[in-house]
Amino acid sequence: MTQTTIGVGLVGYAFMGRVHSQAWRNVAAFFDLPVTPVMAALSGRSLSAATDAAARMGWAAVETDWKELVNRDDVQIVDICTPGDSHAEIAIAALQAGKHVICEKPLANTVAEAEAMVAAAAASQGRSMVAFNYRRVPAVALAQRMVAAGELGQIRHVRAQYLQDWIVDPDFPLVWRLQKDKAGSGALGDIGAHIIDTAQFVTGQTIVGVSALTETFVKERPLASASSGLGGSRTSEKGAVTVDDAALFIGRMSAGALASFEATRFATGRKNALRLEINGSLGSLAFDFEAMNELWVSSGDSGFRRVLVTEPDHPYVGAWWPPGHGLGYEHTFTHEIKDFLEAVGTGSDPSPSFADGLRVQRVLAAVEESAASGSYKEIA
Ligand code: SOE
Repeated sequence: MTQTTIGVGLVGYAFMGRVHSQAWRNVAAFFDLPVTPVMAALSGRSLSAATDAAARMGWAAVETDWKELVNRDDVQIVDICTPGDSHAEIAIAALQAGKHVICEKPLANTVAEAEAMVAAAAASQGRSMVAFNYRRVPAVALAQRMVAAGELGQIRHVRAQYLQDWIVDPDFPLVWRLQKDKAGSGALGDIGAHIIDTAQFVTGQTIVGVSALTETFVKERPLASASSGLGGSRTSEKGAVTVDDAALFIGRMSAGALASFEATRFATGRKNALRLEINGSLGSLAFDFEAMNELWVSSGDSGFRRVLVTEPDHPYVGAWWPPGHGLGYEHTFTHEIKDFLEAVGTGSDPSPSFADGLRVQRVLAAVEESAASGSYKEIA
């Protein structure tokens, strides 16, 4: 039974804001927590749209200026679900106000911003976390557990892909995710960041150097008149796409594994295929988010067999449904919020930290530099 409450303020209420909201709303109903979240306030620039979103999603109050939200006495946690161009400013202000911060990925749009966020986190009483939700897929957490226990032996290969197809149509509008000043980069930062984090998390190794190619297949698109989630409506005017549509890179991992990564929004027919295969000296693992309740395991002398990751002793699963009933995308966010609240409530540092987010940011920057120069880029 939880006794204390903690106020939460959400900045941004589009796709990520909605999925975080359902996590804040449900987490205490399914997990025993040291603190119970109270959905104190949401901020958004349009009063009417923010009021409507708050009413639908269960937020008690509305602010039209995130600075007001950050300074509210009833807000102790600030949840940042805005495009990357505002992450650093909001997170640093919240940390300076002594608030705990959970920030959507990628941590920032540049390495310099991410470094400033890490410095602000180190100087603050507040705890901070970057929201790489795929770590909290039960099958991915199980994979990490198996690698850490040595079940795969020495890791030789990491094969990671994040495949989507939502901008294959050249008339799909120029939404913020396709603008460098808002998003930092394209498929690279948006979904490549996830596979970088997931690969590093599961293997326990960091990426120490990369050789990369990036491409923007559709260089001009109709301007967006409105956008929401991954959709949008277009005008008759066109503008330049300023980010990559796809990024491919190979890399070396810190304990000697060779890795390959592919992040693209042009994989026609693939909707949200975050895939990871790891080959070790004793066995292999394979995962595909489009079948997120399954992990494929090979013990070396056999081919792959399917493990249905829905047993109560699998990570996070015991809080939910009976075996075989399965979880979805939204549960990964509930798990992330649960882990964040446990850390905040017990006075420990949540993971992945802003420093982990900075590490991913350095890999993203190295990929861009390698693609531009055509040479292998080491990561300090
Ligand atoms: C769009 O590519 C997107 O919504 C990402 O921004 C999310 O991080 C990912 O979980 C799903 O796809």
